[in-house]
Amino acid sequence: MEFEKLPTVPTADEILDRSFRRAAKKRKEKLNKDRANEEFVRAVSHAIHDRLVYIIRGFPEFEELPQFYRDMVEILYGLDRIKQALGAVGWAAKHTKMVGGELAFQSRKAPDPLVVRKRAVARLASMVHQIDKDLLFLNEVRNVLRKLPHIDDTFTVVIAGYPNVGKSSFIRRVSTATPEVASYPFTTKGVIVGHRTMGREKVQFVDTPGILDRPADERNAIEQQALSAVMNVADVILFIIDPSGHCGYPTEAQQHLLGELQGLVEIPIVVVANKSDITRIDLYASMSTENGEGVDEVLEHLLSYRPAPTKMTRALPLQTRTPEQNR
Ligand SMILES: Nc1nc2c(ncn2[C@@H]2O[C@H](COP(=O)(O)OP(=O)(O)O)[C@@H](O)[C@H]2O)c(=O)[nH]1
Ligand SMILES: [Mg+2]
Repeated sequence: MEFEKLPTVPTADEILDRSFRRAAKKRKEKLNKDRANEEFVRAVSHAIHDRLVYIIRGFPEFEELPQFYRDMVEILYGLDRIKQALGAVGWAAKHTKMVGGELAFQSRKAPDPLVVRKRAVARLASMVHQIDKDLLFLNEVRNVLRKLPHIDDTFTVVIAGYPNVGKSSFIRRVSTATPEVASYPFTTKGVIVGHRTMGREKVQFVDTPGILDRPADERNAIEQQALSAVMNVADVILFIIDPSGHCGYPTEAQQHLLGELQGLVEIPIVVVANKSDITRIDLYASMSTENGEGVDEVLEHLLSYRPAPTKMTRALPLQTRTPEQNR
């Protein structure tokens, strides 16, 4: 996702400092003293404008993002608020350029161009300061967006279960590339997202620490909403139970969470008991993400929920069969 490259959003002061420096540098190159002030004002306003436009361009078109991002952004900040902040930056960009042009022109004609220049610079600065809060807000958004796990709209297995049952271990074991470690903004626990490619097909595995690892009454409002964002991307859920007690939670508590989840979602839930190298229970299929036992079978079961491939043959002319062949 392009979020990783989303540049820091500078503060108003940083933008101004930079723009003045850029303009001052330009001024040194110019030998035409009569126009020095005019050129300076113009250069400052252009530098500010360019910087503000660069900030706006750094943000993606939210409508085009995968569902998961749109949901998360909506939950965490509200899309409207972000658009409003970007709109304010756009306003400042337009006006610094426009007003900058006028002021530059005035400072050419003024009897005392230095006074006009100082006034012009003050006005440009005040325009940028008007969007101070928007810039700070956008930078906060940026810092969170960059760390969000990359979750596409492809076939997705969401892994649920109490902490330490082996969710991350499962993802590591079935992923064909090194899983990505990211974070949800409301938990300090690392989120693991893994992918598995099979020819041209891709399957995505999504970890859920802080979302689907505790009973509902322990979830706060944001976690609750994040749960729906995760559910929006899930095609099937793998619920891992650790019957060994090794994870620190009794099996009954884990089954209780499972029951809750079953009442909550309509997507299929595949239940598997992990750590078969320590303990087994007959109730569920078992695997060990430690030694790999049973993992392939679980994976195969999960993949059976993939939508049937669209039949290309439909687009081709129907094969004509001879009566001979039909017999
Ligand atoms: N004995 C055993 N330990 C396991 C197995 N799977 C995971 N573990 C251990 O259980 C702990 C938690 O695993 P982790 O994958 O981080 O669990 P998560 O919190 O659900 O993501 C780690 O110390 C793992 O080494 C398993 O199949 N057998
Ligand atoms: Mg984990």
